[in-house]
Amino acid sequence: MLDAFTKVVSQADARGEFLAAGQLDALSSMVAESNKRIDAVNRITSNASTIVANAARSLFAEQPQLIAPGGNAYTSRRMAACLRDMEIILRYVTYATFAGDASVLDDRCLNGLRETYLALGTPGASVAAGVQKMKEAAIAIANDPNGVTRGDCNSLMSEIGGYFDRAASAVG
Ligand code: PEB
Repeated sequence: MLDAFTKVVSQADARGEFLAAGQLDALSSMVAESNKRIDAVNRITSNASTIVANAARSLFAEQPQLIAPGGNAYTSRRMAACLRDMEIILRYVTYATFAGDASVLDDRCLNGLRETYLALGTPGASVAAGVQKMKEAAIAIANDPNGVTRGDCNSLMSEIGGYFDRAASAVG
């Protein structure tokens, strides 16, 4: 598992080079903007169950076959597994956001997930649709200008969106 700092260190070390000025600048601005990152993580984290529940409701409204008899989220056991999976993915997205690097998401959540769903007979495309719904909800919450010092969060929001997209395309 890497973060934005150890990633740059490991890449420089692999080339046997000192850290480049541009890399130092990038990390320096990441530190300068770090309150935005931590606020975003805090907001997504404290609204995690709402984000998961609303995304799941909306997914089941669009794909009612999932909750019909024989569906992949039919019976409380499968429903619980589905909500749990969405929560796990959201949790790893918050870790990646905090670290400023996708490797924790890749290594500990997404690696092998497509194959797991194939083996289980769980439709990966439906999981991906659920992840996209969590993305919209999480960004709406993290990017809400009310209640925080206002600033430009566009690049942070697109970074966070990228982690959700990465999760969706890993399974979809
Ligand atoms: C991945 N999900 C399931 C299982 C595993 C994962 C390993 C099998 C074991 C179990 O049931 O607990 N676990 C999960 C994950 C990590 C992990 C992401 C990462 C670290 O360790 N069903 C649907 C929806 C979708 C869904 C499309 C969006 O209809 C998910 C939610 N996952 C789902 C379901 C099961 C499952 C298991 C229903 C149970 C499958 C079954 O037993 O039929």
